[in-house]
Amino acid sequence: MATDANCIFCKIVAGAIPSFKLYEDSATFAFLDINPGNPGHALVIPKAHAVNLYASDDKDLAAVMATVRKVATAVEKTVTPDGLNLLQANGPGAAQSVFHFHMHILPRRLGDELKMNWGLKPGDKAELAALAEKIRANL
Ligand code: DGP
Repeated sequence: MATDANCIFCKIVAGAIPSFKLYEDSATFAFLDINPGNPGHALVIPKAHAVNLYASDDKDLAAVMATVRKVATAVEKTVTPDGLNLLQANGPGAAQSVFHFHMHILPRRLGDELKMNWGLKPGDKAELAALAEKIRANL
């Protein structure tokens, strides 16, 4: 499987750095975004390293979307948002900051005024841990 020793998401998949893991299977890994735009903001990645959509394998993309549906359903059940966006960035002009393909699962609230560039404000670790446990229970 393709991996990049300098990639932070490859390190998360390998367990070399911690994450608030929600789900994994043979091809995909899901965890909470450490800089959440809203509570329940999650990321789904292929385990195999690919820098963006263009470099991704069709089978991995299909597996990622199946995991996105599974995790988004649990996030929706857990935080009962008013809506939920799926987002994915390719290249710095699209505000991609981690160069390992990932889908954002982003719960939304009416009037939250969240913009596409929601900034990188670190989430509270205890809140992230508690929320990850609740979402896992809803998977
Ligand atoms: P993007 O801008 O689309 O490339 O989003 C990358 C996201 O990854 C961003 O919202 C912050 C998140 N992120 C960056 N580093 C880490 C990390 O070490 N752990 C976790 N859980 N999320 C991270």
